[in-house]
Amino acid sequence: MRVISIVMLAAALGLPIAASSATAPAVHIKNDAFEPHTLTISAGQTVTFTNDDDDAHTVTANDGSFDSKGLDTNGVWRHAFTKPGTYPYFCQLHPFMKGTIVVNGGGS
Ligand SMILES: [Cu+2]
Repeated sequence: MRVISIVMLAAALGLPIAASSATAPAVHIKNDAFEPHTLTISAGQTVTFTNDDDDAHTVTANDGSFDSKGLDTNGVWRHAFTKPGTYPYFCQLHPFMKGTIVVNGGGS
């Protein structure tokens, strides 16, 4: 609820929202799977995770470096990946659900 309120407030104030950009990286959670399974982004980008399922899910780093906590249906969670690397994650409620964010270094 709090996340949604902040987004609505930002929209009301005319602030830019990453999700409104066509190129904003996004992962959807559907049918107990992360879609796409592997998402490649550039360092500094923010990924928007959206739960399209009827079940609650989490986006939890294998190493614990990030954790969405429970996302209800239509729940949205965003995380900025600032350091290049490979970040495997899973759903704490359904440990068979796995995904990976690959963060490339920015620029040359
Ligand atoms: Cu789950």
